[in-house]
Amino acid sequence: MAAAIRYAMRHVGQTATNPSVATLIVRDDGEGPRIVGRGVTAIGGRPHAEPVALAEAGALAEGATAYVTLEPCAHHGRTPPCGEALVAAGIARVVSAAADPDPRVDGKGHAILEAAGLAVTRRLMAGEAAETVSGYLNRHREKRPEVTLKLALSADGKLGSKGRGQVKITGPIANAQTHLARTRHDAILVGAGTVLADNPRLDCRLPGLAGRSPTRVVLDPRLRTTAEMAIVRTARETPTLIATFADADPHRRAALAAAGVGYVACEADPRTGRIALPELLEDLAARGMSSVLVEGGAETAAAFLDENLVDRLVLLRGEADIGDDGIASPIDVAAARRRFRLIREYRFGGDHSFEFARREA
Ligand code: AOF
Ligand code: ZN
Repeated sequence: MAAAIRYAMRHVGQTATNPSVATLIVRDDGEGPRIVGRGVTAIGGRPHAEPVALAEAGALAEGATAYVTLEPCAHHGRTPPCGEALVAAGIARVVSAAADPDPRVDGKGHAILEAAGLAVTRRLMAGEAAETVSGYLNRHREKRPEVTLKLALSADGKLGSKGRGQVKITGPIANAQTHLARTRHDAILVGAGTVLADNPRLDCRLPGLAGRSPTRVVLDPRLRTTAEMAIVRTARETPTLIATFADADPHRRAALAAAGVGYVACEADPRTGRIALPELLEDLAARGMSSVLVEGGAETAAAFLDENLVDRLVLLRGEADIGDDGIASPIDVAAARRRFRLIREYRFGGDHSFEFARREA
């Protein structure tokens, strides 16, 4: 199962509304177990993992054990249910990790297997498997995507400088990590201030990962994004959504729409007058998004932290100071250690990466 979970990691964030699931078909003909078929949910979400693994195993599936990182599906989509495919192939035993909360499955996959006389073992390494489907589970259970906040901090805890425009905070390896992190999410979200100040592309430009960029979402209450911005000019290649109020300037909205930009109608938070983030996240979940990477700036990051909407926090800390004209970060490593649970820590040259998860209530 550990091998299957590592395999499932490969397509996390790349399977549209589907979770990235892996299946390994294992048999033991007396010389120890060997893997005779493997499958991971395809990029885009179909085919599912099981038919791919069964096709590779062929006749060797007869009497074998299937390790699946998520309960096999039970519904007729474009293909027959994976539960039925496992039965038809003569699989003897199915070991699953995470349960599938999709109401079309939710126990029915296991039931198909048991009704056909297969041995079923549930929840093997379920916690580890949940890491690969955490966004998907979050979307089904909380009706909102999992939110990861990523911030690059200088050694003195600044996010950038007020006068000097964009400043380099971390080196090339940490920057490549950011691009890789983007491919693992369904959406990248930034505030309009970041778009106006830096005119970023917010796509994934690592070799081999072109065309795997998530949807870009801009929080833009006053609709300041213009048709000249890079994210608008590339909106036909990489989907772009502007989140703004329903009464935003209709001419500007039409200009952006003509460039291929989508629009999310937002409500105002009655307390602050800002875009109401929980409702925005619900809207993104309804569009099938399971994971959102929030990439700043300071005000956007603070809003997500203040509303306790951050599930995961990634702090990349460089080795140089920015100094007095720096923009203070709403959270530093010490504060993050108190509020979140540190799950991973890396060093890239002089840079540090800290990954935190929400503390369980
Ligand atoms: C599996 N194996 O590899 C995956 C599963 O829209 P569809 O027909 O592709 O179905 C989507 C649902 O399939 C999704 O919500 C989840 O329940 C399941 N995903 N199931 O047996 C897989 N990716
Ligand atoms: Zn399936």
